Amino acid sequence: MRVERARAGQRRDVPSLVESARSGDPRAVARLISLVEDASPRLREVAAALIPYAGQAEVIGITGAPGVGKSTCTSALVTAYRRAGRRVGVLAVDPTSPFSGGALLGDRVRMQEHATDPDVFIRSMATRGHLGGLAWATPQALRVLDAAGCEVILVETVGVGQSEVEVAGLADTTLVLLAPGMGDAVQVAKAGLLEVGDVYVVNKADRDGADRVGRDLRHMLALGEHREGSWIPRIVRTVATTGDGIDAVVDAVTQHRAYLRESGELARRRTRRAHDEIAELTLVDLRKRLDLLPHDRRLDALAERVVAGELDPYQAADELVAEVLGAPSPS
Ligand SMILES: Nc1nc2c(ncn2[C@@H]2O[C@H](COP(=O)(O)OP(=O)(O)OP(=O)(O)O)[C@@H](O)[C@H]2O)c(=O)[nH]1
Ligand SMILES: [Mg+2]
Repeated sequence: MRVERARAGQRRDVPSLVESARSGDPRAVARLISLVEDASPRLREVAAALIPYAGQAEVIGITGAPGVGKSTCTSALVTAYRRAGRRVGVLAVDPTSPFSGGALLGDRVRMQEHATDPDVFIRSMATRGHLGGLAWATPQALRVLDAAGCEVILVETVGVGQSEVEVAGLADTTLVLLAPGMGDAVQVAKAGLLEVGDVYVVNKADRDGADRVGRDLRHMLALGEHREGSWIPRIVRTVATTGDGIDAVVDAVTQHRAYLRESGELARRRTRRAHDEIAELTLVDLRKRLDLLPHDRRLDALAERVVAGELDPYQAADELVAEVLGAPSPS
């Protein structure tokens, strides 16, 4: 019975799934995000159905070294936003693993208290197996939550590396978490996160060394250049496990939001995001087309001509590009 219902769910057409998601049906939301995550052939249809409803949510990125307390902090923020009566989405993105679960299991445990709240949508997503990685999948998943009426969406990245900076690019406001002993100011600087944080959260303020982490951070931020009228990153101390300082994080995010609106930066960030998204999709499409070419011997023929000295590799690449651009889209 359950299997049959699940199959029926799979067969539901995209517009009806989007309709259900918009009325707050968590299974429709989950199904749509799965279509995104699996790079379903119906992804284009999903994207087209979602776009009229997107662009409402406040997107808050949460990043930082493993174990600094991102999930605990996210959960505490969910509590705070729920108290304010807002519908909340949480997207935990794991760019280092091709599988959901695993590292994300701990996150689910920390999110447990929100599991039965119908106004909280929690999804985890693995992006590594994706062509083009994180860049194109996450914005679509965000649009699903946005269309489902989430007013605030918290995006946590698990893992380290360039992906943290990528996620910062997806959010309206980026929180960078630090904690004594792990993810201190020097590590944050090395990870390139001193440029992307709008609010810096010194978590585990109950531990020794939190003062020093905060001091080092303030010092390093002061070394950066500051343009007249631009946002000055806030630093907030928290103990995510007790919720201490979380209201101050919410205040800082609200102030940043106001700055984004008043300065016109919100519109600029969103346009830049759409710009990056289009560029990324274009690259994915071109890569797909190039992947087809070794099989039609065209590339081999060009390689032979280069080896024979008839063409230089730039001319060969030009020929290939001209051919790829002239071919119909493979997807
Ligand atoms: N003492 C103390 N412990 C904390 C605090 N916040 C989180 N923790 C603990 O730190 C550990 C890691 O917390 P998580 O929230 O899972 O950290 P995370 O950054 O999401 O970890 P990953 O997702 O694995 O990168 C857990 O055992 C938390 O209970 C805090 O403010 N003080
Ligand atoms: Mg986590």
